[in-house]
This record gives sequence, structure tokens and C-alpha cells, in this order.
Amino acid sequence: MSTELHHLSNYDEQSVPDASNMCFGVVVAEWNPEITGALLDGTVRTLEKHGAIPENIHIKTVPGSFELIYGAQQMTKNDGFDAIIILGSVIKGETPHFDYICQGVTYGIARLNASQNIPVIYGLLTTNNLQQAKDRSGGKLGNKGDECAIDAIKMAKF
Ligand code: DLZ
Repeated sequence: MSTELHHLSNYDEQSVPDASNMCFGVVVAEWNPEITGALLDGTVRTLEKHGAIPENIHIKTVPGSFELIYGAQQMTKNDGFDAIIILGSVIKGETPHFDYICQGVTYGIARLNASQNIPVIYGLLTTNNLQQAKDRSGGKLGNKGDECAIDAIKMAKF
């Protein structure tokens, strides 16, 4: 999670490999679409900025963040991808649902990273309120989508 000291869109451009020969899968959750749409915009813009061609960025949507695990798992079966990015936004409500979804997605994506051969980048915003999510999806703390794109390129090269 970003802090006031860490701007999500700031990075050393010289440290980012060329992505022109890389292929990416992106899974986006439909819940909180204003936020996940902004995350997706940042991801695609930054992948393309570093050379990825639009035909090599494959985007799929799933209903909610919990389904990101299945979506990413299906994408790991495609040998053509160099990295997969999941994008979601879970905003705390009045029930423990938030904790269960966040833990489930985190554990599910961690398991994929440990068991599959394709890196899966964790673009899940877990915030206490909508404003914190806006701050991290193109607001004052940058865009988590930018960060995920850079991490995907670096891990594809790893
Ligand atoms: C049910 C639910 C709730 C309460 N909140 C969110 C949320 O803030 N963000 C999100 O991406 N999804 C939420 N969901 C939906 C679950 O992720 C999931 O889609 C459903 O429980 C069906 O499996």
C-alpha cells in the first residue's frame, strides 16, 4: 500500500526493461468500476510507454476481486504471457467481508506465484474508504496501475 512517502507513479525509467517483445494478461474486477477503470488506464498507458504493443495486452474482466484468483489462474495456462496483472479495489464496509476477500485474494495470488511459472502482479487496492482508493488510482498518491505495469515488465524480464 502506498504511503505519503511513496508515490505509486514515481520510478526510475532507466531501470525499466524494454517491453516491446513482451505479452501481458490483465484481469480486472468490475466492483468499484471508477477505481478499477482508472487502475486499468494507468496499467495500459505505462505498459505501452515502455514499448508493449496493444495487441500484446490481453484484458479480461471478472465480477469482483474474489474472482481475480480464478481469472489469473486461467491466464497462467497460457504459455504466451510473460506476466499477469490483477487489478481490483476492495473498500471496507460494515461487515468482515472486506477482511475475508482481501485475505482470500492475497493468499490465492501468493499461491499462484509460488506454484506457476508466470509472475502474477498484485494490483489490489485495500482501503478504508473511497477517497483512499481515489488517491491511489490516479489521485494525489499516483496510480497503482502504473506501479503494477512497471513490476510486470521487471518480473517478465526476471
Ligand atoms: C461482495 C463484495 C463486497 C462486499 N465488496 C467488494 C469490494 O469492495 N470489491 C470487490 O472487488 N468485490 C467486492 N465484493 C464481491 C466479491 O469480490 C465477489 O465478487 C463476490 O463475493 C462473489 O464471489
